[in-house]
Amino acid sequence: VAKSDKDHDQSFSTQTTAEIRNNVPFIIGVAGGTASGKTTVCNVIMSRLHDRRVVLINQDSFYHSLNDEQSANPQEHNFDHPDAFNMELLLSCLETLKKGEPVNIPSYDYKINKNSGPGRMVSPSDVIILEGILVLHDERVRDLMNIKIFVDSDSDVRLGRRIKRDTVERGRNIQYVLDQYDKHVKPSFEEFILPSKKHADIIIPRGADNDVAIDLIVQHIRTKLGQHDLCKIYQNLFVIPSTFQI
Ligand code: UZR
Ligand code: MG
Repeated sequence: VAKSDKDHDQSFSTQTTAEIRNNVPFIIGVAGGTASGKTTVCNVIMSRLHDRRVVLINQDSFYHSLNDEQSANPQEHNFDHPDAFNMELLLSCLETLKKGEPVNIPSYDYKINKNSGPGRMVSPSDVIILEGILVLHDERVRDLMNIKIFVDSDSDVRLGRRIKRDTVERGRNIQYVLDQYDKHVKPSFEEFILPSKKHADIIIPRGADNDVAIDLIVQHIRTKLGQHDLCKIYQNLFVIPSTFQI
């Protein structure tokens, strides 16, 4: 006799609907200092996993909007401090994706230092890459990751890239960039970002220039994804016979 849906739900309260739907995403965290090459590393990993659905989520999307008083003096605001981010929202978005449900990722506008627009809907893809300076800082976020990566580039290289990026792409002057680096970026790197390196499973020296490390990481992710797929298949096998009662 087939059990009703209600009985079925009760007898499998420990198994989430997502697991039954075979829909649990594999989450990769990529942290590192500013301009260390995180985005480039993520793009290479994404292109190498081309046979999978891969979605990139940036921690920057979760910046708190500045209020009017803060907006008047954005150079006083520390965007490199963990409190600059809405970590509760980031955590709940990841938890929702892990449950196999779609979620709205907010969008952030660097020009006005505020949330802007409706955001974007992200579905629980096979692979989710979460990138950002402080994605390895919060233990609850770390616990949701299947692989934790830290991109480790020299500080002088990072500062050089940062100056170039902020002046060319973000229209800032060099003095502003250097002042912000001295006042906030460097101290927060030393206090919060660098210590989070110890939580990484893999550290990539020289960032995206390190082809060997990226090769090994992609191979490792493929192996882990294979195991992840097997787990999902076993979960499904476990569900099928249990939906019937003799
Ligand atoms: P990546 N950032 C801004 O410059 N403006 C903002 O509105 C929000 C963030 C910077 C932030 C941090 N620091 O160092 C950097 N400041 O973006 C992180 N100051 O981005 O990892 O791509 O370097
Ligand atoms: Mg980047």
